[in-house]
Amino acid sequence: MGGSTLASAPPRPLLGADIVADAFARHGIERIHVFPGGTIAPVFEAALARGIEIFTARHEQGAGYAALAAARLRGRPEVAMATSGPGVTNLVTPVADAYFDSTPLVVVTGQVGTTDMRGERPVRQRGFQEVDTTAVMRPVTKEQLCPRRPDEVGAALERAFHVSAAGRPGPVLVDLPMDVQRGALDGLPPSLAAPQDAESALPPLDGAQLDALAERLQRARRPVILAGQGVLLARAHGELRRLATLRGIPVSQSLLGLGAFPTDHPLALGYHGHTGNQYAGLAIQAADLVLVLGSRLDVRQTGSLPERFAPEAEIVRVEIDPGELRHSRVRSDLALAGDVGEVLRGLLARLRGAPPPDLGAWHARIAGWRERFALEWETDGPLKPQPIVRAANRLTAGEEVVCVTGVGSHQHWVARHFDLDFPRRALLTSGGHGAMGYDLPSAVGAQLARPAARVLCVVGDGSLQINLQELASVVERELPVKIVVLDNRRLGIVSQFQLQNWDADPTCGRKWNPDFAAVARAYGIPSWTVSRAEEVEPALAAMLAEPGPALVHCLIDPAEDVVPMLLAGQTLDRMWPYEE
Ligand SMILES: Cc1ncc(C[n+]2csc(CCOP(=O)(O)OP(=O)(O)O)c2C)c(N)n1
Ligand SMILES: [Mg+2]
Repeated sequence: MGGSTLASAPPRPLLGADIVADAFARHGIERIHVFPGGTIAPVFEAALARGIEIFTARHEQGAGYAALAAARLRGRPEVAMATSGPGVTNLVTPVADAYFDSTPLVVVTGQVGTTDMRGERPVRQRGFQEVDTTAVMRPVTKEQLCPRRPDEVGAALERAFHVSAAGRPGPVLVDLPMDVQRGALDGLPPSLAAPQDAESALPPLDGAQLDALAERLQRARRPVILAGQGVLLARAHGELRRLATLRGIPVSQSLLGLGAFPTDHPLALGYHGHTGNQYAGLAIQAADLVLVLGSRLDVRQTGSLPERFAPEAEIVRVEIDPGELRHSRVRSDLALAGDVGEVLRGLLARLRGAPPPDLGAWHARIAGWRERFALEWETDGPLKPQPIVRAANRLTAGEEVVCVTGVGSHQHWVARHFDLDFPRRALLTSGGHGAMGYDLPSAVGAQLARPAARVLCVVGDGSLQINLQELASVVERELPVKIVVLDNRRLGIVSQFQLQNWDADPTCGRKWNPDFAAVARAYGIPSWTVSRAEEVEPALAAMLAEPGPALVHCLIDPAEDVVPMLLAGQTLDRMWPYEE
């Protein structure tokens, strides 16, 4: 009897939540990254019914960072979801990270029912756990959508997926009132048409500009390519490698661009700027042509004196975001608005058959700087962080690696000492927003997205504690994330800044920390503690040999600073503590 009743039961009407889940499926979303709550629950139900997996973090930041790590690795939008009110406010930080670092993300939040929304009324709240989500998210998302009827949901989702990936990628918000999720479409068509986004329609590349660029490259005797994350977003690392190696052009990279060019290549200058390499800075300041590919040239890259950046060079910009060109801090002599990959392909075609000029003298000068300003650290005394990063690098050589960091000195030790080569060895780090706590949840998202990759989370004691709760996600999902804690009992890079300016580091120096190895054990994660140089490699090797997650707690020298460093008022060729 039951069977026949079921067979004759009228089909459940299509609800707003079904339209959301259908959009996920249509856009190839295999997994959504969430922290739950009542006002977003209807979508979970609909997603599960369509075979979409749900990753449930332990904090909205955990969900947001996991989604953005997956999006950065896969180069397409992923989904992060949270409930209304506190869920939304907790999610703001990773959304801001995605906005500033150009990560495509569709952010879906629950909202109180439309009749409970405050709207323009002069009251603080009308519903429970109500916050004006579109207003909160406005400065950190490309667009904010709030469909008011179930039949508007389809178009909102289509637009969100389109806009988040178009042009310069970034997050788009879709705020879903409860009644919109639960309401039936009542036979109305789900209106999927998404209006085109103006930003995605870049003007076609200007052939004359490409000719001019080819001609300048042909003329240059001291060229440097400055590769930003735009190269990675455009997946143009292949074209960059061809251009640099065909023409013998040295390549410096921004922090977020690291890996666009293999950092151990003889033409690689590592990275430039605030905590970059002195020899990269010397090359940029002496160059006669600086070709900037997909990078906004912010203060961390140029220092506080943008008018003295690359003073001898013609500066050529290739940039997909016209706003960055219009409001650049740095002059440019030629600016191409467009996709880095397209520009490089056009340029390579124009250079075909043009014999590269002899850059021998330029290479020799750079080799001299490279030798004189090689990165150094003391080999005796307390344990130093640099050899730990180098050992991790050595022990993972040849593997497919995603290296994730927090924010602080350790982030810069990784950027300087860990070899990157996208996509086989990728770096995930928080650039523009510079958000501590990016580390562990991004490692979780990276491992979920790339189950076969070696995911290495190199993290400071301060950063790790911001989202430490995600250790539970690591264990629950049996993710083989390997965690290296560089514990200096110090909020290192800010302490260094305080000591340099005020001779004291209140709030940042001499921190009490838990025994991180014991914390790991409490989660059932194997762990080791090291405090001497000779213990490092065996502990890292044991960690890497673990089939599941593992952690090495490194008690490093609290006095170790980030050296050299580009301080306010300095130019890239004279980073502290440069001596003539
Ligand atoms: C969420 C957040 N709060 C505050 C800061 C300011 N800040 C930048 S680095 C840093 C210290 C980081 O400490 P740790 O993770 O131990 O790294 P270390 O510099 O010691 O290697 C602080 C407080 C930040 N970047 N992000
Ligand atoms: Mg620290």
